[in-house]
Amino acid sequence: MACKSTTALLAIFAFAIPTLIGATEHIVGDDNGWTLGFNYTAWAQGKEFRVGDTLVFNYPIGDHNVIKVTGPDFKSCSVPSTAEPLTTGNDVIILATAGRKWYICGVDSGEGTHCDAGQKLVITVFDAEVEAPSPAMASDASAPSPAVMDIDVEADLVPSPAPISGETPNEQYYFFNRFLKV
Ligand SMILES: [Cu+2]
Repeated sequence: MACKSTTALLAIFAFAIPTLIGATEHIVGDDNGWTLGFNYTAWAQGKEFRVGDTLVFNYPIGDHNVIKVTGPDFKSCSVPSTAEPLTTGNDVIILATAGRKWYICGVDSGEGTHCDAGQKLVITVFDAEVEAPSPAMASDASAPSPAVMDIDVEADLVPSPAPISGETPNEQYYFFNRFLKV
């Protein structure tokens, strides 16, 4: 009985309380900053953007700006008439929602905008990161072994516990068992 309720509790414990990972600050272009002649598509590749993360656009004030646009405007490098460009030279954008985000520089060089010259960034933001249960943990929880649980939880009540299933007790389960017991 105690074993079964403990198993249920462990299952809840393992899945209901995910671990939040800290937010990341992404310096756009790294040391290059927000500038012309830099490939922001390549920069963004392989990076993971999560809700709660921040984007930081660094550039000399007046040289560039940052405008959040739609996908089509990104493609055509159109600056919407309602756009409110960020111009501080150290623009910090908090990624508040998941999805595709498009940013361009709308400064006009005389031969089109900087966006036309390639100063544009598109990213995909994912939901805030949580620590997913490890495959070992998930498989154990979906098919808990009562034998292993008995051994761990009620070791002092069972004189000679013998592994019935022959499986090695999962280390994480062992930890939780000890934790719950104390
Ligand atoms: Cu620019």
